Amino acid sequence: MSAEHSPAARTAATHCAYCALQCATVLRHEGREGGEVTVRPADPVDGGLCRKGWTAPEVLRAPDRLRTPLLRGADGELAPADWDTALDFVAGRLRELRAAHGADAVGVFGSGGLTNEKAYQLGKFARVALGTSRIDYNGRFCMSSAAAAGNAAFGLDRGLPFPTADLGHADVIMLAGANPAETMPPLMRHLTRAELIVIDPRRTRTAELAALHLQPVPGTDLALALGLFHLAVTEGHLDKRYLDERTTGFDEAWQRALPWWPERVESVTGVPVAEQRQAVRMLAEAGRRYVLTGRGAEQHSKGTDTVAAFVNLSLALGLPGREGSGYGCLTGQGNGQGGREHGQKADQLPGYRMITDPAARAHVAGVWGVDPDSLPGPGVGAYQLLDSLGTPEGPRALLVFGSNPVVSAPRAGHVTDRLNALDLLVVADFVPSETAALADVVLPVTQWAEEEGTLTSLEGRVLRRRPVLDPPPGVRTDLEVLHGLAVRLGQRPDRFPTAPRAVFDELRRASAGGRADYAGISYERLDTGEELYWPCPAADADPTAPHPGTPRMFLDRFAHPDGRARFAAVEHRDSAEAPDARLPLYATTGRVLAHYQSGAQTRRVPELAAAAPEAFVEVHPDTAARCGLAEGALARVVSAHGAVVARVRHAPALRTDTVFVPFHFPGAGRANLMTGAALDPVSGMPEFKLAAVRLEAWQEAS
Ligand SMILES: Nc1nc2c(c(=O)[nH]1)N[C@H]1C(S)=C(S)[C@@H](COP(=O)(O)OP(=O)(O)OC[C@H]3O[C@@H](n4cnc5c(=O)[nH]c(N)nc54)[C@H](O)[C@@H]3O)O[C@H]1N2
Ligand SMILES: Nc1nc2c(c(=O)[nH]1)N[C@H]1C(S)=C(S)[C@@H](COP(=O)(O)OP(=O)(O)OC[C@H]3O[C@@H](n4cnc5c(=O)[nH]c(N)nc54)[C@H](O)[C@@H]3O)O[C@H]1N2
Ligand code: SF4
Ligand SMILES: [Mo]
Repeated sequence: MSAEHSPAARTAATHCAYCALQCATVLRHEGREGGEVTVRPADPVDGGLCRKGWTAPEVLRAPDRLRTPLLRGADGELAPADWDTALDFVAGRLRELRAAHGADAVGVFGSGGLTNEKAYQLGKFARVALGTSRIDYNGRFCMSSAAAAGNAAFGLDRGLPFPTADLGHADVIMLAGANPAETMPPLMRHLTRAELIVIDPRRTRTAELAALHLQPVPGTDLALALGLFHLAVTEGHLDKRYLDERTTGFDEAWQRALPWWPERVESVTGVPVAEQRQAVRMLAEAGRRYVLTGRGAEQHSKGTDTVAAFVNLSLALGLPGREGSGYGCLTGQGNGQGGREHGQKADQLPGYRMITDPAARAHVAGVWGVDPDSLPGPGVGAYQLLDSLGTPEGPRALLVFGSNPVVSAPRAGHVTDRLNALDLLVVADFVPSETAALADVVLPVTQWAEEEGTLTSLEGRVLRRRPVLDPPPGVRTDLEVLHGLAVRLGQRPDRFPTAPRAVFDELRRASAGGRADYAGISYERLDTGEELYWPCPAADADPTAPHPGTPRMFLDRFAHPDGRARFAAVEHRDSAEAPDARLPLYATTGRVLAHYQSGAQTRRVPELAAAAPEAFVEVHPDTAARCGLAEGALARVVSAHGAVVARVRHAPALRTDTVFVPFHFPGAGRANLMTGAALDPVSGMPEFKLAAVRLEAWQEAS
C-alpha cells in the first residue's frame, strides 16, 4: 500500500530543524509506527532546502537516539533508569547542592536552538525554581557581538530589521565575514541580483560569486571598516541630510576614522588601496545597498567594535532605516533571534528586558507571581560560566539544554576539564553528544518533528513549528522535563505548564511592553498564515484591528529615546594573539555545508558524514610545502592552547599566512582545542576566529 493511501499518514507544515533561515517545509509521515518521515520545501518554486535540511529526518531515527534516561552508576557507567528515578535524583542533588553552597551553585546552559517557549521557560526555571543567576547560553558564542553593537547603534537588536526577501532587490550587498553559500544556501537566491562585495580571508564559495573579494588578514576587519568609512567621507559620499536628521555621534566617530587613510589600512589588513576604493565606490554609487555581517567579523575579542565600525559605514552612507537599504547581521541558529529575547541570557528577562532594570523586574515578577526581590541579579557570560564550573566560586552543578560545549566552546580542553570537575552534570538531548557522554544524568528529549512551538527567524518573523509524529516511547519534551524538575523543587505545577501554547501565551504577557514585544502574536494568528514580525504589541482599543507586526523597523525613527541612530567612536586594536616565530600562522575556524555546529546531529546522517567525514585543515599549497606537508597528510595544528589533528587540504586561493579548520568534529579533531579564551569586553564573545598556530606532521600511529 502506498503512503498516499495509508489511513494514518500525516503531514505537517513546519520549518527546518537547523539554521536561522528556517526554511518552510512540509513533513510527511507514513503513519505506521517507526515509519519513514520525508521532508520537502513548502514552496519548491520559491526555493529548495540545503542538504542538511533535506536529510534532517534521518536524525529522528538515528540508531543511537536516546530513548530512556541514563544515570551514571557506581561503576562509572551510564545505565538506563526510569524517569521518576532520574528526575528524583537530579532534584535531590540540586536541593543538596543549593542547601550547602547557595542558589548560584547551580548553573544552566541554554541554546539558540531552543524554541521560544523552551527558551522562556528555561529562563524562568533558572530564576524562579532554582533562584540562580548563573544562566547563559550558546548564543553568546554566536551573535552576541552583533547584538551588542545593534543595541548601541539602533536602540534595539533584530538581526535583519527588514524581510530577507528585500535583499533580492538590492544592487550591491557587502558581506563581511559571512559565507551563506555554505551556511545558508537557499539565501543565495536572494543574492543573485546584487553585486556582492565579500570580505573573507578565504576564497569561499560565496567569495567566488562576488564582484569584489577583499581578503584581509584575520582579525583586521575593524581597521578595514574604519578605512572604508574614512574613504566614504573623503570621497564625498556622506549622506549629510540623513546624518543631521537621523543620527548622532558622527564627529567623534569620524575623529577615530580620520587616521585610517587607505595606505595605512592596506599595511594592517593587506587589502590593496584600489580594492578599498572600489568597495566604497560600489556601495556609495548603487541604488539599493546593504551591509551585512557574519561570524567572521563578529567572533573576535573586538567583535562588538568591529560590527559598530561596519554600522558606522552604513550610517555614513545613509542606509539603515530606509526601505531598500540597511545594515543587518545574519543570525545563525534556528532560534538565534528568539533565543536572545526571552530571558536565557545572563543579563536579561523576557521581552529583551534588562534584569537590572527595576521596572522590568517588577513587570516580569508580576507575570510569574513572585516577589521582584526574589529574582536574582545578572549572572556571567557563557565562557565565564563554563570556566568557573567546579571552582570554589562557581557552580557545582550544570544543566545543559541544547548545546554541546565539549566540541563548540572555546578552549575546549579546559572546558572539558571544568565539566568533569562538577558534582553534577545533567544534559537533555536526543543523541548522545560528546557533552552527554560526560554527564551524570542524560535526559532524552523530543526532536523538532515531534513537537510544537515557535521560532523567530533571522528576519524577526515568528514561525510555527508543528509535529508530524509522536515522540518515541520513553522520550519527553524539554518543557515536560522542566515541569518535572520544577515540581520536585517545590514549585506549583501550574507555574510550569507543559503545553507550548500555554507557555507562549505567558511569554506574550511577559514580553508585553518590552523591546521585543510579542503580545499581539498568537498561535491562532500564525495558524491562519499571517506573517508576523516583532515588535507586535497587543491591540489596544480595538481587538478587531490587531497590530500587523513590523516587517521593516526604524523607517520613521530608531529605538533610542531621541529616535536617532548612534555612531560609535571605535578604534582598531590588535587581536589577543599574533603570529610569531614559534607560531607563525593565523588559524581561523568556521563551517562547511555538510555539518551543523558541533555536528552532533549531522554526523549521524550517513550522507553528510560521507561528504565531510573528518576534521581537515585548509592550507595554501606553498605553506603546506614549507611545513613539509602533502595534501591528504595528517597535520597537528598547534596553538598556545592545544593542538588539533586534521587532514591537510590544499586551498590555492587562501592567504598564505592563514589556515582554516571547521569546528564540526569531535575528539582530537576539535578545532576548539586550539582556540583561546580572549573575550570581547562588551559582548563576552570569544576569539573563535583567530589563533596563532604552527603546522606539524602527525603520524597516525604516534
Ligand atoms: N552548514 C552550516 N550552516 C550553518 C551552520 C553550520 O554549522 N553549518 N551554523 C549556523 C550558525 S549557528 C551560524 S552562527 C551561521 C554562521 O554563518 P557564517 O558566519 O557564514 O559562518 P562561518 O563559517 O562561521 O564564518 C563565515 C566566514 O568568516 C570567515 N572568516 C574567518 N575569520 C575571519 C576574519 O577575521 N574576518 C572576516 N571578514 N572573515 C573571517 C571564514 O573564512 C568563513 O568563511 O551559520 C548557520 N548555518
Ligand atoms: N571554533 C569555533 N567554535 C564555534 C563557532 C565557530 O565558528 N568556531 N561557532 C559558535 C557558534 S556561532 C555557535 S551557535 C555554537 C554552537 O554550538 P553548540 O552550542 O554546541 O550547538 P549544537 O551543535 O547545535 O548543539 C546542540 C546540541 O543540542 C541538541 N539539541 C538540538 N536541539 C535541541 C532541543 O531543542 N533541546 C535539547 N535539549 N537539545 C537539543 C543537539 O542534539 C546537540 O547535541 O558553536 C560556537 N563554536
Ligand atoms: S538553509 Fe538552514 S533552514 Fe534552510 S534547509 Fe538549510 S539548514 Fe534548514
Ligand atoms: Mo551560531
